[in-house]
Amino acid sequence: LSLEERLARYVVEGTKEGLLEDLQTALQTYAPLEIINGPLMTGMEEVGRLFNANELIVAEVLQSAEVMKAAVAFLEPHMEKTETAVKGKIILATVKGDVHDIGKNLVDIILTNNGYQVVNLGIKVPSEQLIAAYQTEKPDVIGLSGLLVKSAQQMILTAQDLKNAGIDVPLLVGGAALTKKFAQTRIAPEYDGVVLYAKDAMEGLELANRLSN
Ligand code: B1M
Repeated sequence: LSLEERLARYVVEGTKEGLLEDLQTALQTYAPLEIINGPLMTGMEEVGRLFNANELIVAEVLQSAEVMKAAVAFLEPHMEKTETAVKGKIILATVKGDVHDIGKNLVDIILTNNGYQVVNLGIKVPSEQLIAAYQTEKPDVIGLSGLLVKSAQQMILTAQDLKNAGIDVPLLVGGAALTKKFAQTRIAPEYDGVVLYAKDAMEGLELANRLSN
Protein backbone atom coordinates (compact mmCIF):
# COMPACT_ATOMS: atom_id res chain seq x y z
CA LEU A 1 0.00 0.00 0.00
CA SER A 2 1.09 3.56 -0.63
CA LEU A 3 1.65 5.91 2.32
CA GLU A 4 -1.68 7.64 1.62
CA GLU A 5 -3.53 4.32 1.49
CA ARG A 6 -1.93 3.22 4.74
CA LEU A 7 -2.98 6.44 6.46
CA ALA A 8 -6.59 5.97 5.36
CA ARG A 9 -6.45 2.33 6.44
CA TYR A 10 -5.44 3.16 10.03
CA VAL A 11 -8.69 5.12 10.34
CA VAL A 12 -10.84 2.49 8.63
CA GLU A 13 -9.39 -0.37 10.67
CA GLY A 14 -9.19 1.61 13.89
CA THR A 15 -5.60 0.65 14.51
CA LYS A 16 -2.74 2.88 15.65
CA GLU A 17 0.08 0.45 14.99
CA GLY A 18 2.56 2.25 12.72
CA LEU A 19 0.36 5.36 12.55
CA LEU A 20 2.76 7.87 14.12
CA GLU A 21 5.71 6.68 12.03
CA ASP A 22 3.68 7.04 8.84
CA LEU A 23 2.42 10.47 9.90
CA GLN A 24 6.01 11.55 10.51
CA THR A 25 6.92 10.37 7.00
CA ALA A 26 3.90 12.12 5.50
CA LEU A 27 5.00 15.41 7.10
CA GLN A 28 8.03 15.40 4.79
CA THR A 29 5.70 15.79 1.81
CA TYR A 30 2.46 17.26 3.10
CA ALA A 31 1.29 20.03 5.41
CA PRO A 32 -0.57 18.72 8.48
CA LEU A 33 -3.95 19.91 7.19
CA GLU A 34 -3.38 18.25 3.84
CA ILE A 35 -2.88 14.97 5.69
CA ILE A 36 -6.08 15.48 7.70
CA ASN A 37 -8.23 16.66 4.78
CA GLY A 38 -6.69 14.08 2.42
CA PRO A 39 -6.02 10.49 3.48
CA LEU A 40 -7.42 10.70 7.02
CA MET A 41 -10.74 12.16 5.83
CA THR A 42 -10.84 9.60 3.02
CA GLY A 43 -10.61 6.95 5.74
CA MET A 44 -13.37 8.60 7.78
CA GLU A 45 -15.66 8.80 4.75
CA GLU A 46 -15.11 5.08 4.20
CA VAL A 47 -15.94 4.43 7.87
CA GLY A 48 -19.19 6.38 7.41
CA ARG A 49 -19.99 4.36 4.28
CA LEU A 50 -19.29 1.01 5.96
CA PHE A 51 -21.27 2.01 9.04
CA ASN A 52 -24.20 3.01 6.85
CA ALA A 53 -24.00 -0.36 5.12
CA ASN A 54 -24.09 -2.12 8.52
CA GLU A 55 -20.58 -3.41 8.00
CA LEU A 56 -19.23 -1.63 11.07
CA ILE A 57 -20.69 -1.35 14.57
CA VAL A 58 -20.57 1.75 16.78
CA ALA A 59 -17.70 0.33 18.87
CA GLU A 60 -15.61 0.04 15.71
CA VAL A 61 -16.47 3.56 14.57
CA LEU A 62 -15.37 4.74 18.01
CA GLN A 63 -11.99 3.08 17.45
CA SER A 64 -11.71 4.90 14.13
CA ALA A 65 -12.52 8.16 15.91
CA GLU A 66 -9.74 7.42 18.41
CA VAL A 67 -7.27 6.96 15.58
CA MET A 68 -8.38 10.23 13.97
CA LYS A 69 -8.01 12.04 17.30
CA ALA A 70 -4.55 10.57 17.90
CA ALA A 71 -3.48 11.62 14.40
CA VAL A 72 -4.79 15.17 14.84
CA ALA A 73 -3.08 15.41 18.26
CA PHE A 74 0.21 14.29 16.69
CA LEU A 75 -0.09 16.73 13.77
CA GLU A 76 -1.28 19.69 15.82
CA PRO A 77 2.17 20.90 17.02
CA HIS A 78 3.31 20.88 13.38
CA MET A 79 0.59 23.25 12.22
CA GLU A 80 1.34 26.83 11.33
CA LYS A 81 0.68 29.29 14.09
CA THR A 82 0.40 33.04 13.91
CA GLU A 83 1.80 35.05 16.80
CA THR A 84 -0.63 37.91 16.40
CA ALA A 85 -2.56 39.60 19.19
CA VAL A 86 -5.90 38.01 19.99
CA LYS A 87 -8.24 38.63 17.04
CA GLY A 88 -11.40 37.72 18.89
CA LYS A 89 -13.13 35.31 21.19
CA ILE A 90 -15.25 32.41 19.98
CA ILE A 91 -17.43 30.00 21.90
CA LEU A 92 -17.62 26.56 20.26
CA ALA A 93 -20.09 23.79 20.96
CA THR A 94 -21.54 20.64 19.49
CA VAL A 95 -25.30 21.08 19.78
CA LYS A 96 -27.62 19.32 22.20
CA GLY A 97 -28.07 15.60 21.48
CA ASP A 98 -24.94 15.24 19.38
CA VAL A 99 -21.65 13.68 20.51
CA HIS A 100 -19.57 14.16 17.34
CA ASP A 101 -16.64 16.40 18.17
CA ILE A 102 -13.72 15.69 15.85
CA GLY A 103 -14.69 18.40 13.35
CA LYS A 104 -15.47 20.91 16.10
CA ASN A 105 -12.13 20.23 17.77
CA LEU A 106 -10.39 20.74 14.44
CA VAL A 107 -12.09 24.13 14.17
CA ASP A 108 -10.86 24.86 17.72
CA ILE A 109 -7.25 23.99 16.81
CA ILE A 110 -7.27 26.04 13.61
CA LEU A 111 -8.85 29.11 15.20
CA THR A 112 -6.57 28.90 18.25
CA ASN A 113 -3.49 28.59 16.05
CA ASN A 114 -4.58 31.65 14.13
CA GLY A 115 -5.03 34.14 16.91
CA TYR A 116 -8.48 33.42 18.33
CA GLN A 117 -9.31 32.74 21.93
CA VAL A 118 -11.59 29.70 21.85
CA VAL A 119 -13.89 28.63 24.65
CA ASN A 120 -14.78 25.03 23.77
CA LEU A 121 -17.92 23.95 25.63
CA GLY A 122 -17.73 20.35 24.40
CA ILE A 123 -20.56 18.13 23.19
CA LYS A 124 -24.35 17.88 23.73
CA VAL A 125 -24.47 21.53 24.73
CA PRO A 126 -28.00 22.81 25.47
CA SER A 127 -29.02 26.40 24.74
CA GLU A 128 -29.05 27.31 28.44
CA GLN A 129 -25.36 26.42 28.71
CA LEU A 130 -24.55 28.49 25.62
CA ILE A 131 -26.47 31.45 26.97
CA ALA A 132 -24.73 31.22 30.36
CA ALA A 133 -21.33 30.98 28.64
CA TYR A 134 -22.20 33.95 26.44
CA GLN A 135 -22.95 36.03 29.52
CA THR A 136 -19.69 35.20 31.29
CA GLU A 137 -17.38 35.08 28.24
CA LYS A 138 -18.83 37.86 26.06
CA PRO A 139 -17.60 36.22 22.83
CA ASP A 140 -17.48 37.91 19.41
CA VAL A 141 -18.82 34.82 17.66
CA ILE A 142 -20.71 31.65 18.65
CA GLY A 143 -19.79 28.50 16.69
CA LEU A 144 -22.13 25.52 16.51
CA SER A 145 -21.28 22.08 15.15
CA GLY A 146 -23.57 19.15 14.48
CA LEU A 147 -23.34 16.02 12.34
CA LEU A 148 -26.72 14.39 12.73
CA VAL A 149 -29.75 15.32 10.66
CA LYS A 150 -31.57 16.07 13.92
CA SER A 151 -28.71 18.42 14.87
CA ALA A 152 -29.57 20.64 11.93
CA GLN A 153 -33.06 20.98 13.44
CA GLN A 154 -31.47 21.52 16.85
CA MET A 155 -29.51 24.45 15.43
CA ILE A 156 -32.77 26.16 14.47
CA LEU A 157 -34.04 25.77 18.06
CA THR A 158 -30.73 26.93 19.47
CA ALA A 159 -30.77 30.02 17.24
CA GLN A 160 -34.29 30.81 18.51
CA ASP A 161 -33.21 30.39 22.14
CA LEU A 162 -30.20 32.65 21.63
CA LYS A 163 -32.37 35.27 19.95
CA ASN A 164 -34.90 35.12 22.81
CA ALA A 165 -32.01 35.69 25.23
CA GLY A 166 -31.17 38.88 23.33
CA ILE A 167 -28.01 37.49 21.74
CA ASP A 168 -27.09 38.67 18.25
CA VAL A 169 -23.36 38.06 17.77
CA PRO A 170 -22.50 36.28 14.49
CA LEU A 171 -23.32 32.58 14.48
CA LEU A 172 -20.89 30.27 12.68
CA VAL A 173 -22.41 26.90 11.85
CA GLY A 174 -20.91 23.74 10.38
CA GLY A 175 -21.09 19.97 10.26
CA ALA A 176 -21.92 17.22 7.83
CA ALA A 177 -25.72 17.43 8.04
CA LEU A 178 -25.80 21.14 7.23
CA THR A 179 -25.71 23.01 3.96
CA LYS A 180 -25.24 26.66 3.17
CA LYS A 181 -28.82 26.77 1.95
CA PHE A 182 -30.14 25.27 5.20
CA ALA A 183 -28.14 27.79 7.21
CA GLN A 184 -29.48 30.70 5.15
CA THR A 185 -33.09 29.64 4.72
CA ARG A 186 -33.81 27.77 7.97
CA ILE A 187 -31.43 29.01 10.67
CA ALA A 188 -30.82 32.66 9.71
CA PRO A 189 -34.54 33.66 9.76
CA GLU A 190 -34.73 32.46 13.38
CA TYR A 191 -31.81 34.59 14.54
CA ASP A 192 -31.15 38.30 14.99
CA GLY A 193 -27.48 38.38 13.95
CA VAL A 194 -25.66 37.05 10.89
CA VAL A 195 -25.52 33.31 10.35
CA LEU A 196 -22.51 31.99 8.45
CA TYR A 197 -22.02 28.45 7.17
CA ALA A 198 -18.54 26.92 6.92
CA LYS A 199 -18.03 23.71 4.98
CA ASP A 200 -14.77 22.97 6.77
CA ALA A 201 -12.47 24.28 9.46
CA MET A 202 -10.41 26.46 7.09
CA GLU A 203 -13.53 28.16 5.79
CA GLY A 204 -14.52 28.68 9.43
CA LEU A 205 -11.24 30.54 9.93
CA GLU A 206 -11.74 32.61 6.76
CA LEU A 207 -15.21 33.64 7.87
CA ALA A 208 -13.99 34.51 11.38
CA ASN A 209 -11.21 36.61 9.83
CA ARG A 210 -13.71 38.41 7.64
CA LEU A 211 -15.79 39.24 10.71
CA SER A 212 -12.86 40.48 12.76
CA ASN A 213 -11.57 42.79 10.01
CO1 B1M B 1 -21.59 8.92 14.00
N1 B1M B 1 -22.81 9.31 12.53
N2 B1M B 1 -23.08 8.35 15.13
N3 B1M B 1 -20.26 8.50 15.34
N4 B1M B 1 -20.31 9.23 12.66
C1 B1M B 1 -22.25 9.95 11.33
C2 B1M B 1 -22.34 11.47 11.42
C3 B1M B 1 -23.15 9.33 10.19
C4 B1M B 1 -23.28 10.20 8.94
C5 B1M B 1 -22.61 7.94 9.85
C6 B1M B 1 -23.46 7.19 8.81
O1 B1M B 1 -24.50 6.68 9.11
N5 B1M B 1 -23.02 7.15 7.59
C7 B1M B 1 -24.51 9.14 10.95
C8 B1M B 1 -25.49 10.32 10.91
C9 B1M B 1 -26.75 10.00 10.15
C10 B1M B 1 -27.67 11.16 10.13
O2 B1M B 1 -28.04 11.78 11.08
N6 B1M B 1 -28.05 11.44 8.91
C11 B1M B 1 -24.03 8.84 12.36
C12 B1M B 1 -24.80 8.18 13.36
C13 B1M B 1 -26.13 7.61 12.91
C14 B1M B 1 -24.35 8.03 14.69
C15 B1M B 1 -25.12 7.40 15.87
C16 B1M B 1 -26.61 7.74 15.96
C17 B1M B 1 -24.90 5.88 15.80
C18 B1M B 1 -25.63 5.06 16.84
O3 B1M B 1 -25.42 5.22 18.02
N7 B1M B 1 -26.49 4.22 16.34
C19 B1M B 1 -24.34 7.94 17.08
C20 B1M B 1 -24.87 9.34 17.48
C21 B1M B 1 -24.72 9.62 18.91
C22 B1M B 1 -25.11 11.07 19.19
O4 B1M B 1 -24.50 12.00 18.67
N8 B1M B 1 -26.13 11.24 20.00
C23 B1M B 1 -22.98 8.11 16.47
C24 B1M B 1 -21.80 8.00 17.18
C25 B1M B 1 -20.53 8.12 16.62
C26 B1M B 1 -19.24 7.81 17.39
C27 B1M B 1 -19.30 8.21 18.85
C28 B1M B 1 -18.99 6.32 17.29
C29 B1M B 1 -18.19 8.57 16.52
C30 B1M B 1 -17.92 10.03 16.98
C31 B1M B 1 -16.72 10.16 17.86
C32 B1M B 1 -16.39 11.61 18.14
O5 B1M B 1 -16.70 12.52 17.39
N9 B1M B 1 -15.76 11.80 19.26
C33 B1M B 1 -18.91 8.68 15.17
C34 B1M B 1 -18.25 8.97 13.93
C35 B1M B 1 -16.74 9.00 13.98
C36 B1M B 1 -18.96 9.22 12.72
C37 B1M B 1 -18.41 9.43 11.29
C38 B1M B 1 -18.01 8.06 10.75
C39 B1M B 1 -17.24 10.39 11.13
C40 B1M B 1 -17.43 11.79 11.72
C41 B1M B 1 -16.10 12.52 11.78
O6 B1M B 1 -15.47 12.61 12.84
N10 B1M B 1 -15.62 13.01 10.62
C42 B1M B 1 -19.68 10.03 10.55
C43 B1M B 1 -19.74 9.71 9.07
C44 B1M B 1 -19.04 10.76 8.23
O7 B1M B 1 -19.09 11.94 8.53
N11 B1M B 1 -18.41 10.32 7.19
C45 B1M B 1 -20.79 9.64 11.45
C46 B1M B 1 -14.33 13.71 10.54
C47 B1M B 1 -14.52 15.20 10.91
C48 B1M B 1 -13.19 15.95 10.77
O8 B1M B 1 -15.44 15.74 10.01
O9 B1M B 1 -17.07 16.36 11.86
O10 B1M B 1 -17.76 16.47 9.40
P1 B1M B 1 -16.71 16.61 10.44
O11 B1M B 1 -16.15 18.10 10.42
C49 B1M B 1 -15.80 18.73 9.20
C50 B1M B 1 -16.92 19.62 8.63
O12 B1M B 1 -18.20 19.10 8.86
C51 B1M B 1 -16.67 20.96 9.27
O13 B1M B 1 -15.25 21.00 9.44
C52 B1M B 1 -14.69 19.68 9.49
C53 B1M B 1 -13.60 19.55 8.43
O14 B1M B 1 -12.64 20.53 8.51
N12 B1M B 1 -17.25 21.32 10.56
C54 B1M B 1 -17.34 22.63 10.94
C55 B1M B 1 -17.75 20.56 11.55
N13 B1M B 1 -18.17 21.34 12.56
C56 B1M B 1 -17.93 22.61 12.22
C57 B1M B 1 -18.17 23.80 12.91
C58 B1M B 1 -17.83 25.00 12.28
C59 B1M B 1 -17.23 25.00 11.03
C60 B1M B 1 -16.99 23.83 10.33
O15 B1M B 1 -18.00 26.19 12.85
C61 B1M B 1 -18.46 26.29 14.18
